[in-house]
Amino acid sequence: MNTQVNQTIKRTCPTCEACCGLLVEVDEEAQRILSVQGDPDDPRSHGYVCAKSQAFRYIHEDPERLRQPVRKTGNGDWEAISWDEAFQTISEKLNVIRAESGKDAIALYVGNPTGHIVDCQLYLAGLMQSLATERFFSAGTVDQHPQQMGSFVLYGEEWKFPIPDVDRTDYFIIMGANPMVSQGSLMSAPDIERRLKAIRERGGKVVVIDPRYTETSALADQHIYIRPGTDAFMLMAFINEMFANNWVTPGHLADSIDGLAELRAAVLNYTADSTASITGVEANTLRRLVSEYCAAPTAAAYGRIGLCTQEYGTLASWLVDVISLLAGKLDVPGGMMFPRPATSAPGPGAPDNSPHWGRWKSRVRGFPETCGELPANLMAEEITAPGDDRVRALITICGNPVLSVPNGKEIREALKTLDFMVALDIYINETSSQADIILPSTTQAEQSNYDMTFTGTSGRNFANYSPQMFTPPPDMRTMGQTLCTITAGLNGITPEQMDDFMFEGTLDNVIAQAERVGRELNKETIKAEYQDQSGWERIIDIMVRNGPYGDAFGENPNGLSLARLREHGVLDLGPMTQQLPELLKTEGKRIRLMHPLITTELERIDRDFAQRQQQHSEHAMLLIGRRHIRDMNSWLHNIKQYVRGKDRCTMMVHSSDARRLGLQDGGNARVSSRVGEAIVPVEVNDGIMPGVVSIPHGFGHLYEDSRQGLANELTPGISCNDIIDHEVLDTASGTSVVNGARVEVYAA
Ligand SMILES: Nc1nc2c(c(=O)[nH]1)N[C@H]1C(S)=C(S)[C@@H](COP(=O)(O)OP(=O)(O)OC[C@H]3O[C@@H](n4cnc5c(=O)[nH]c(N)nc54)[C@H](O)[C@@H]3O)O[C@H]1N2
Ligand SMILES: Nc1nc2c(c(=O)[nH]1)N[C@H]1C(S)=C(S)[C@@H](COP(=O)(O)OP(=O)(O)OC[C@H]3O[C@@H](n4cnc5c(=O)[nH]c(N)nc54)[C@H](O)[C@@H]3O)O[C@H]1N2
Ligand code: SF4
Ligand SMILES: [Mo]
Repeated sequence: MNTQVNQTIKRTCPTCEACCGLLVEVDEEAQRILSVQGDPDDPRSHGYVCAKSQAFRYIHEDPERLRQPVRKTGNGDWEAISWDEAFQTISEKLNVIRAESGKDAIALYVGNPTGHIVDCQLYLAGLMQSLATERFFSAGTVDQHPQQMGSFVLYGEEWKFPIPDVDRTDYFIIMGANPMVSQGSLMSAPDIERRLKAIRERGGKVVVIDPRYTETSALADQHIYIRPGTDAFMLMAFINEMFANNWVTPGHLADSIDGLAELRAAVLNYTADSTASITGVEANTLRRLVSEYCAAPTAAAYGRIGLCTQEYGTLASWLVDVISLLAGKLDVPGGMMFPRPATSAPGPGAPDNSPHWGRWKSRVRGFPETCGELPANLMAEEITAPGDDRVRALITICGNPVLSVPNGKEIREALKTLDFMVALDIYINETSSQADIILPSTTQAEQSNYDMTFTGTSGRNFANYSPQMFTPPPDMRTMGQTLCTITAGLNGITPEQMDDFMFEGTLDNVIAQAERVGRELNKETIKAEYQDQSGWERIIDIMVRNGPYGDAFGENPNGLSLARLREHGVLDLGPMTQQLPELLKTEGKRIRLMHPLITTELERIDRDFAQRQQQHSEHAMLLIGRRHIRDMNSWLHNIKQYVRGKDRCTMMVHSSDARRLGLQDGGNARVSSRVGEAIVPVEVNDGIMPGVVSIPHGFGHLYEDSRQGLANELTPGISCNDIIDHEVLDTASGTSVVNGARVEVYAA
């Protein structure tokens, strides 16, 4: 790397899914970032950035960030150790535990930032394959897992999400998402404010459906209040209205769908009138919504966190997609469409008929795995319940489940009972403090990157490359290098051999994909081309070169490669295009509506519909979450610039409830549930629906063994997950119910 003093480097912001383009001015000699600004030439963000554009710089500079591996000493303190010693200990411990208690005695928890670090993602796949543990947990089951299940059921591919074509839509329904704050999720679209305003400027309409009038509602034409956790009832009625009015017109997918008549029968009892008292959405409001949506030339119906992390997460997420499908608004411009990432296969993949749930079960309550995961909510009991098959060792990777997962307090206690825990994290926080060894990593400034995940969630296809800005200290490692070394240790091979193995595995896959589109690749020739290289870049390069825009290893000389991306930084690859039914991976390329996973959920909601009663206690409230522009889950709270000012960890409540419960704005409330209680400051706000309270997650920096002094001092807050019941799950996906959680609220 040849940066000179005060050089300006183009890179992508690594902090959220929007992936805005940045211009970073660096003093290479002093290894300092001088300024971070939006890149006006970025084809997606055009210079836009939010306050968190500085986050990777502040993290890089944070004196409390770990800069070497540490080991817990007998008295609970930490001592620095060498990487060699750390890896040796990890390898010994894991191998002994595996030999004594079997592969499932080692569990994994993978957190959210993983998605922003490409080498972490790639080499994590190697570790997972080697461990082959059934105890795989991730932040996904507090997040998008219901959408994964829905995508698997409908399209045969769990990571294939329909994304709103915001820039071409005339009618945009946003349910359970607040993109003005989150900056878009499973909808990578920098500067969403401009994009939402543009819909209205071209005569379109934006409708937000949410229990809280949000920052996004403020930009919309219409806000519809909905009682938390009841979206599935409304969406069933939505579909019923469509059938009743003969508005079911699936367009180019009409011949690909099975089970329409059965679906029609399943929604028959759910009408705009019969569901109104449950959802709080008036019958006429719903009827108007359905007719406007169906009549709009193009329309996108989109749901996110508020729709996933609720009682009917899978059903609600599936229903949103089914509405698009039935209306002929799936896979068409202006509707919900599928991106085509540069790393994807050049043609249709092989059908995937393997069952994606129930292949194994959780040990304690027999909860079935879903898409290879067990619910993060059940992590504590999998560790603590006695038995030879209990989890004895845990590896956490960029995750903070003690704050992110319901009943986090219990998880923390469970971690203390492990025989061995290693955390791959840059801080000593609520979770990593329980580890025996913590392995830090290079910061985003010290590593190159390619946004593999978010090129798959962007409303416009793109590919990017972010260069390394500083040479990391000689004894620092990337996440990928660390994971590769741990995996090598489990297999008794060298990290170099493991790296080659990962490359060859991808190459075999690439060759098989190429064969399916009639292209023959020579393994040895390609291997020879990369023989002097190592690490993630050669892996992504062969995927990109083989992918839909690739140079096909020379066959298409103007095509894409990592070398070209290094020159350009980011390249626009055009709008999303129609891909179905060709790219369906379901059996016979059929979209089967009445999938067993769904019929079970339909039976569940029918039972609930027949029996549903209102809550009785006057203190009973439904808890929902919210995000703030300066937070990123739990991990930006040690940055002074982001935590200054008013306390954000408050409980929002409607003034009518506040009066009834004797709560004062600025006073305290006691919020309790079956699993815990907390005292939290009250914020009276009439934007929230009566009967609902909102507390953000990611706070609760109260533990003395954390080393995040600023978070602890300036913004401790409480963890709302300490009062969210981990036993309540979306049954089809094992996802947490952090929205619409039942709590009781009292004045304190
Ligand atoms: N009540 C409630 N709970 C929720 C949610 C909610 O809406 N409400 N949202 C859920 C969602 S959507 C998510 S994604 C999860 C997030 O759940 P997690 O991923 O478990 O939690 P984070 O707070 O994102 O923790 C990220 C961790 O990664 C570390 N880290 C950050 N950058 C790096 C890096 O470059 N290298 C390494 N090695 N470590 C790094 C941080 O120090 C931190 O420990 O929380 C979920 N929990
Ligand atoms: N600033 C910031 N940005 C972030 C994050 C962050 O922590 N801070 N986290 C990132 C992550 S990991 C993710 S996954 C994304 C999430 O991105 P979004 O899904 O946009 O996240 P939220 O802001 O939590 O929006 C959820 C909305 O659902 C509403 N809601 C709650 N319950 C219900 C319900 O039952 N029905 C309906 N219809 N709505 C409901 C809430 O009131 C809230 O407005 O954000 C990402 N971006
Ligand atoms: S919106 Fe997201 S990607 Fe863009 S600057 Fe803010 S944190 Fe970075
Ligand atoms: Mo998330």
